[in-house]
Amino acid sequence: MMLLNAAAHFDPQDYVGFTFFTGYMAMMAATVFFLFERGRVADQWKSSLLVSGLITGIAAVHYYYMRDYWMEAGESPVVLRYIDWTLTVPLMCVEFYLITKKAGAKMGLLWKLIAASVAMLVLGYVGEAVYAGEQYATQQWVYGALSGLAYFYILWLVWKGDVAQLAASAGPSVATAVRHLRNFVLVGWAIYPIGYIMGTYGGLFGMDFGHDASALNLFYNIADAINKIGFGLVIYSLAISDNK
Ligand SMILES: *C/C=C(C)/C=C/C=C(C)/C=C/C1=C(C)CCCC1(C)C
Repeated sequence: MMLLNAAAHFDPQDYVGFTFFTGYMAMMAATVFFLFERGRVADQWKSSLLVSGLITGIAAVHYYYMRDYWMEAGESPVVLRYIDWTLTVPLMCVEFYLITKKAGAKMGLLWKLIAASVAMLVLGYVGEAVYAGEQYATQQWVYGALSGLAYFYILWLVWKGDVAQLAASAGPSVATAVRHLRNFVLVGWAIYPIGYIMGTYGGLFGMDFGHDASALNLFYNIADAINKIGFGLVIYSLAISDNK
């Protein structure tokens, strides 16, 4: 497999390849934006903007390689995908911690969020990569469902648990930001399990969507752009509106 020359094989019909390519550009541009704007916001928000830039920056580098992998091999870049997520999703948890810290967020909360997100991703990886192939449909469902439990725990933490309670006492601008961020976790993050189901044998509720790599990667790519750039923009507007 010859990497680094994938753009030479860019098939105009390859709409998934198109989302890998534009995903890469969008992540790169967002990174430049967050890191430059970091210089303009009040000191208390600088680490949050740095983390936003790290999230999109780490994703940009992964998209650079995933795009090549997809175009050359025509397969899911599943290992790269999960390395990206295992770095960036815990950093999204760090964002929740940083903005609720002034209201008293403890390290324990950060570890709960990180542990749940790593569990969610490791279980998803087992279902998607270790048990690849039609003969493992059952395992794919079981590990997907277990991963879903960790996802529900994160949802509970940010909607009802510690994060929600801290946000309520953190002042109006942090409360608004947490409201937006947890909507991303509810709606934007839900796109991933849908993509996983599309890629799983048996499809969604018995409907078979072809369990192909295209649907799965299309859903993951769109979700990544919405969630990673969207999270950063929520943090950015919090920092700008609170810049006194
Ligand atoms: C930037 C990347 C993000 C925000 C990735 C989020 C990924 C998920 C919320 C994945 C969730 C999954 C399930 C809830 C069940 C099936 C397996 C996964 C890993 C796709």
